Formats: sequence, structure tokens, C-alpha cells
Amino acid sequence: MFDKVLVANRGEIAVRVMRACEDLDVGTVAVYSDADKHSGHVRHADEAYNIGPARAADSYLDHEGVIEAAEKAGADAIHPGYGFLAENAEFAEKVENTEGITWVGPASQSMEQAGEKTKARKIMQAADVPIVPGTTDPVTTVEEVHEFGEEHGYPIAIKAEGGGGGRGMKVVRGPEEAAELLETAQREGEAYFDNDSVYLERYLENPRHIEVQILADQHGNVRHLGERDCSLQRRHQKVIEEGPSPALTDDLREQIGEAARRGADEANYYNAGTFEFLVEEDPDREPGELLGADTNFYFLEVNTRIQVEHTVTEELTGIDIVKWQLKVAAGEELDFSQDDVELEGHAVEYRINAENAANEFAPAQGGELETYDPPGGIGVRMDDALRQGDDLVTDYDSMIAKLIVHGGDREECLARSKRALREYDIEGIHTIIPFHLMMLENEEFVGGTHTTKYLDETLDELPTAEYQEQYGPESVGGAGKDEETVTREFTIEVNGKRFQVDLEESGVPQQAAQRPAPSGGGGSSSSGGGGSSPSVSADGEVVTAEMQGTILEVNVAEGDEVASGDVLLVLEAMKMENDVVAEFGGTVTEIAVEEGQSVNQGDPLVVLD
Ligand code: MV4
Repeated sequence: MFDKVLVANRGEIAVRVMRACEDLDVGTVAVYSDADKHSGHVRHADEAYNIGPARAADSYLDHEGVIEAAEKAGADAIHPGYGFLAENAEFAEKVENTEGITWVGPASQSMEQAGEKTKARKIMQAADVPIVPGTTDPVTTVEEVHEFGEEHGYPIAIKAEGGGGGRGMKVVRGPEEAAELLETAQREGEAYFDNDSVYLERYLENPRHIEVQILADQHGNVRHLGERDCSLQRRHQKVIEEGPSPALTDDLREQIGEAARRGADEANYYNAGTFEFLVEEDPDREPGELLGADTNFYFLEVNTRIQVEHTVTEELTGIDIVKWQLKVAAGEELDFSQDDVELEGHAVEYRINAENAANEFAPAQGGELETYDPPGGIGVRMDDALRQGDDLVTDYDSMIAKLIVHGGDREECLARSKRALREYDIEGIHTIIPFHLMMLENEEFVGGTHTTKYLDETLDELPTAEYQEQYGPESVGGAGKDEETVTREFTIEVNGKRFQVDLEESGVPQQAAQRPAPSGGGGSSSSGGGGSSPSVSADGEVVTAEMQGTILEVNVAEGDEVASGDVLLVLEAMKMENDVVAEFGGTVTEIAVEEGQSVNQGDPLVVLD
């Protein structure tokens, strides 16, 4: 086993990984950005290294910076968590090629293969795993799309070869739309994944999203740990995940699990991974009725990382997946057979996002956790990193914690969930706890008949605001910036050796505080490798980026008239799609960014007059 593992991540998942290390008596190393100096994962680790500015591209995504920190710390393995570098085959390969440091994950070659969607489809086909009817080679011409439509009918999904997770997919509803959408898909593929190659699938209108957890060692042992149902999503973002799926018979469950196992076997895959499937839903299915063995299911993609919702499977199987990731990476063999894997009861994970569901899930802009009192008791697991008194860090994604509830059956689990969510006391920031309580009284969710489309189609009709009113925080702080921090440099001497230290003092009077330099104004930009910051010159109110991320869509053009509430752009940050909305009506006088561009927090995006 390793001596010391560097966790190349932050927040709850970094703490989760460190806990597995501690259970194995392995030392832990944290890395952090300037925005995370006081974050929970830094407190939790044995030692911690600053790897750069808040902007993820300059810190958590900096390949060399992370590897250098591992070398400095004398770590002999790097665990990437999820997000950031977790599915970056190039980074994995760099770690593989670093003497003395092991990559905790699949072989970089497997990661590369999984990232190439037509390659993955071919492997699954070879393993007799059903794939969505479609092409296993890229298409380049509109004629090919038309031919596919004539043979299989419409709608058709055009997907980017390098895509995944809802990005780079276009739905063609008839032949007249094919030319334009083919071109858009190719352009977006090029902008987001450096790859304009696309392929075709029949588009399933209303599927369930079922994923199978795989664990495999480097000795050819592959186990599946059952499925998770992630059908409750909002704009491709999962909000609640559960297992086992409330919609499958044991027969169908077994078929999908075995298919995933065959696929992993065929690909010579090792470490943890998730095989995603679409399952064709029966629109007339009543609550309590289940999808049987004759139901169509199709392989979609492989995620080559530990996932946010791995906890659901851990609760059901009692298997510590992260611990096994470390053991398998160290060359150990799985010590349980497929028959040993038993699913007990029912588990549900609730993502605790610092967002206001009653305001289009707007992420919190700051604030302090004035109260943080998480639930406990039987069947309740909390994975988090924040503690009471912490300031919210808003530079990355908005998920601050996960509540995982386990019960003997789904009914007990949901009742226990209601109890735990009501017990959860957070003051100072909005979270989606009230939204979860609403879902626990929602007929579709409780009946288990919701599909991936449910939330996006019906959210507007749900009583989100009422639940927010009843269960939301009594107080919500502002930006939390009224207390400033001043850093002073000191030279100290310990046992005759000189050290330079930076002392931070918080709560100092305003006039003594140093204000951060305005960003985006040009001149002082120190961003490395990410291109230059946008700037604007037109008259009007400047709309700025609330967080670091990538521009997914620009929905307006210069000269457009917009109304208050109109979506100007879509900004993606840590896989979250965030609408940038006009706060007032006016004319768009300038657009400072284009699709595919990465921006810093505070960068100007659009000017409205
Ligand atoms: C599909 C599909 C229907 N038919 N492919 C979206 C995320 C990406 N991983 C693939 N996605 C989909 N692919 C075909 N051929 C529907 C979706 C989809 C979806 C999939 C999983 C979970 C939520 C979803 C929400 C909307 C669409």
C-alpha cells in the first residue's frame, strides 16, 4: 500500500478520499488554491500545498503544479476525485510517467478509449452489450444523416465524438433540420473538445438514466456493484440519485449489471468506473409496476472516475469503493466474488447545493455558514467538508455537501430522508434542502415514474417557492465580504533556522484592508495558458462572470433588445450550466466573449444599455 496520497481535488470529495486513506493508515496531502486557504479539505489533510490562484486553470487544473506538489510532499500516489483532472487522460499519462508516483484510476489508455465515443461503442458491441442504434464511425455529410433518418426514423441525436455529460448533443426532428444541426454539432465539438467529429444515434424521447458501478483489479477480476437511478435531473445536472432503481425488476437489473461487467472485461478496464445506460420507459407504467426483462436498454458512455453518487452504492453494498480504488491501484486483488455482492435495502443521495431553487437555482454569491448543524442518527451519512463559521467559497461548483440516507426499503428510506432533511439546519446561505423536501412529497418521484425529462418539463408548475419559504434559511448573508483579511509577512526563527511566514489577520477595520485589484480591466492579468481576459469599451452596465468557467452559449447579438430575465449566455463551471440572466431590460451594446471561451470570475461578458 502507498505511504502518502496526494488528493488533487477540494471540498467534500477530497475529504472523502482522505478518509479512505486514513482507514488504510496512509498519509494525506491536500492541494489548494488561493480561494481555498481555509477550506475543509486543507484542515483535514496531514499537510497541504498551495498550487496557485483561485482560477481552476491556474491551480487545480495545472498538471505540472499538481505533480510538483506531489513530488515536494514525497507522495507516492495521486487520487483525482471527480471533476477537475479526474478524466483527463493526458494528465493520467503524465502521472504514469512520473517515477515513484502511481495514478489512482484506470490506465490512461482506457481513459482515452472511453473518451472517444465511437471507439467505446465498438468495444461494447464486441462485448455483446446493446448500444443505441446508430453509427460506430463518424459521419461527415448531411446525406448520411438523411439516410439514417430514412432507415431508422426521426428524431436523431447527433453527438460529438469527444462529448459526454450532455454537451455536444443535437436532436434532429426532421430532414430539414439536419444540415444546420450537423454543422452546429461539429462546430461545438471543435470548440469544446478540439474534435469536430460526430456520430449518429436514434434519439430516445423519454428514457430512464441507469448507471452501473464497476470495480475491477489489474488481475482480470471485474465486479458490478449494482445500479443507480439518476433520472431526477435538471438541465443534465443530477439532483437526487438512488439505488436500486425503483423502476426495474431484478431480472432486468441483472441483465444491465452483467452487460456492464462484460463491457469492462472486454475493454481490459481496471479501477472504479461507471457504465451509463438509457432504459426505454413505458409511458403508461403505473407506480408499483416494474420494467421487465424484455425492456430495451442501451449503453451510453463510461465514466472513468469515482462519481459524486458512488456513496449510494457504498451504502447498499457495504463496500468502500474509494478504499478499493487505492488497493487496486496498489496492485491488490479484489477479495470478493460477484455472488458476494449483495444489495441491502434502499439508499438515496441528496446533493446539498448552495443554490436558491426558488430563484432558478441561482448559486449563492457568498455568505457565511452562520449555523451548520447536519443531521445524524440511524441510516444517515453526511459527506461534507464545511463547518459552522466557514465562509462559502464560490469560485467552483455549488455543491457543498451530500446527504445519503439508507433504509430497509424505499418507503423507510424516504421517510427517514424527510426526517434528516428537516433536521439539517443551515443558516446564512440558501441551499436546495427545501427543494428536496418538496420532491419527497412529489407524486412522480415518490411513485418512481419520473424520467430524465420530468424536472425540466414540470419544474415551473411545482410549488418551489412555498417550500423555500417554509424550510429555507431565516437569514441569508450578503456577499460576506464586509470582513477583510490582511496578510503580513514575518520572519521567524525556529531552532536556529529562518522561516518566512505569512500571517493572516481577519476582521481588521476597512480602512486598513487591501482591496483586491479589479479583474478584467486589462493590464494586470497574470493568467497563464488560458488566453487573455475579455475587456469591454461600450457604454452601459457591464454583466460580469459570477464564477470561473467556459462560455457554452451566447444567446444574444449586439443590438438585440432584451427584457429583464432573458438568458444572455450560458456559462459552464464544474459541469454546471449556469444561465447568465439580464437583470433589467435594454440593448446589448457589446459582447466581450464567444462560445468556447474560458473566463475568470469578474470578467466582463456583455454590456447592456
Ligand atoms: C441520449 C438521449 C436520448 N437518446 N441519447 C444526455 C447526456 C449524455 N450523456 C447523453 N444524453 C442523452 N443521450 C440518445 N440516443 C437522452 C439523453 C439525455 C439524458 C441522458 C441521461 C441523463 C439525462 C438526460 C437528459 C436529457 C437527455
